Amino acid sequence: MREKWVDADALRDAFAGAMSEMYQQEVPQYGTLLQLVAKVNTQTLAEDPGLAQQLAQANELARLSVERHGAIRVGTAEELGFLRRLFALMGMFPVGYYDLSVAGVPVHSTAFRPLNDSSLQRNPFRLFTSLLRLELIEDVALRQSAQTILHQRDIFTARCRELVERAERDGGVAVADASAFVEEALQTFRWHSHTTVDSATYQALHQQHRLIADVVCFPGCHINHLTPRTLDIDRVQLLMPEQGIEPKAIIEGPPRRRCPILLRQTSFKALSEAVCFTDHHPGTHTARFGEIEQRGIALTAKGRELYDKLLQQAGSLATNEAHQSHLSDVFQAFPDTEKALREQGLAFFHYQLTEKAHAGLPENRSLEALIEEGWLRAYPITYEDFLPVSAAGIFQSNLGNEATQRRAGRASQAQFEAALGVPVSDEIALYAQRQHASLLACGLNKGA
Ligand code: OOG
Ligand code: NI
Repeated sequence: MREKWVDADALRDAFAGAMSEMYQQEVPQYGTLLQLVAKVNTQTLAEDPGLAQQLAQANELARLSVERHGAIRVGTAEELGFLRRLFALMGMFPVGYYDLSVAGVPVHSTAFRPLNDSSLQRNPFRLFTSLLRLELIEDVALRQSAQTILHQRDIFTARCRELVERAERDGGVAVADASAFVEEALQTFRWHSHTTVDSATYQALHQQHRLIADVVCFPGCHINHLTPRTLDIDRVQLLMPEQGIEPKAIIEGPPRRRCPILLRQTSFKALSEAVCFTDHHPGTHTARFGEIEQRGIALTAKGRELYDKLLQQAGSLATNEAHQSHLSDVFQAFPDTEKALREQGLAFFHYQLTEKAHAGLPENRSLEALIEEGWLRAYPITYEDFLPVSAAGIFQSNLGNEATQRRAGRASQAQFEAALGVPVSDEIALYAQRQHASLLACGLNKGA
């Protein structure tokens, strides 16, 4: 009976691969960026054997070449609710709540991603998923028109719905259905050059907010970027222009550090793509872009508070060079050794016994003493989530300044969760659980 169902991790891996293939066809610059990132990663590992060894020991080297995140935007609660069911079958669950209305973007979001160590090691594919907040459209007639348009579409194929329902009933996706499942799921995220609206409706929605037009006017929810993970984002940023790709001015997130924290990101501007409206007017739509990221260690609530404080204190400067050097100065206040991060409770680690500890650990030693004396190894737990300030910076570099002028709506996690059909998990609690489980597996019961 066991082999009758496909493993959710295998399904997610296949789906992530299929999405990447499709996006390379749709946006060739994404393929160029993948090659550049792969080249820089190979070089970085060759130049830094310590990093290569650490990633290998932490079981992170294998996932690096397949690691991506993507982003999608949906228009209705029903769409979000069905996506949640679809992704659950691929081992991806909603983590975190992001309110982007504070940045003038009329959406709120979560990230669908795998939760446990082994699933993350296999393929950590995550999708940042935003729900349009139609209530933030001030013009009542336009709001109703958007609602009507959205309720007329089905972003899922009939076969996709059928396969999801069957898999839920049976308790998994059957091996025989696996490739159809991936192929049907893929259809939802494909680009459509034909809109579902006439050019006047598109213009009216676009005028409210470019993102509203992006969500409302198409028959599907096209993937709007896929992001590979680099080990040296500063180098990729410098090399992008040589490949004919113009990055945004500033790398978002924390500065370069000896112990990378959270997430650094940069992107290139959205492409202008030809579309055809229902009244046969040709036009263009600008939504899809490219992005890269460098991931570091996950922070505790205390670490995150310090990060947010320093980021706000630093503000942002006009050129990347000036910005990064100023950020580095401000972030002097953020400890930059693994030992200090652990001792001050700023970041999460995965603990493992060394060979020396085979017969057991000595008693009455602090965690740091056990590490220093070689009984225990501690690996940084990679940050798997997103940063709303960075996301806002990327949204804005794509949307132009009109985005910043909108009035912010109030965050409504409860409303989002009602649409989703389940509560989102708290990302910090998940990291804390994984750290705690690793300590328990070492025979240690420390809060750390
Ligand atoms: C999502 C933007 C968020 C990131 O990397 O922070 C994101 C969107 O543009 O829909 O992908
Ligand atoms: Ni992104």
